[in-house]
Amino acid sequence: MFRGRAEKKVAEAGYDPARLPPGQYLTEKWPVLHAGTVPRTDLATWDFRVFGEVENPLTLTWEQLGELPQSDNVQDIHCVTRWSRFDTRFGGVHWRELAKLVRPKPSARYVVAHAEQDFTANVPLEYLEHDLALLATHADGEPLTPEHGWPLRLVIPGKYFWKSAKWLRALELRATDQPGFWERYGYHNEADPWKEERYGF
Ligand SMILES: Nc1nc2c(c(=O)[nH]1)N[C@H]1C(S)=C(S)[C@@H](COP(=O)(O)O)O[C@H]1N2
Ligand SMILES: [Mo]
Repeated sequence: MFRGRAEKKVAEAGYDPARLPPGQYLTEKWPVLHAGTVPRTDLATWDFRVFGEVENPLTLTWEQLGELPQSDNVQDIHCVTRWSRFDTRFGGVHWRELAKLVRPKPSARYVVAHAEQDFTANVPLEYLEHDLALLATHADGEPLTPEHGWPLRLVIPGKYFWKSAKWLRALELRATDQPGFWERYGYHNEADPWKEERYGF
């Protein structure tokens, strides 16, 4: 009935085992994972930029970001190191609100997320347009903790969680794809956990 012990545990915890991608296990905790250190942030000088293939490049202060329409959603997250966490609620600003302001050019097909300390992650623009994608300021009803990306992190739904850059500072829209930090280390470009796209193209 179950593919293995990990699925059996998911069922015992009261969830549908079909929610667990292959090779993953369920954790009730929320592990912290990143390269480098947790950056210090001063909201008074912090800003967020959208640039590249857009009609109207934009720089927002923390206050201006907070004035945009806010939304929230609930989703399962899957780390390539094999833990999955179900039902994480994220709150923040959806890309569509920023798209109204910057107006992507027809040439815009890919996005590079730029985070503190030169961390980057690349995704096709469609990943960002997904209903469950978010520029998140909150998780589980509270402001993000510094370790989980406060003040702002990207949330890219249904892909391994390394695509969800913490300490996000800019989105660069591009006509061509450009591998990000983990992708240059040999992680898979598409990162679909259901296809186990962990490493390599
Ligand atoms: N800025 C930044 N964001 C990052 C990373 C990183 O190294 N730097 N690592 C990614 C990886 S590999 C994972 S699994 C998730 C972990 O997020 P969490 O610590 O909130 O669980 O953040 C992603 N975002
Ligand atoms: Mo990860």
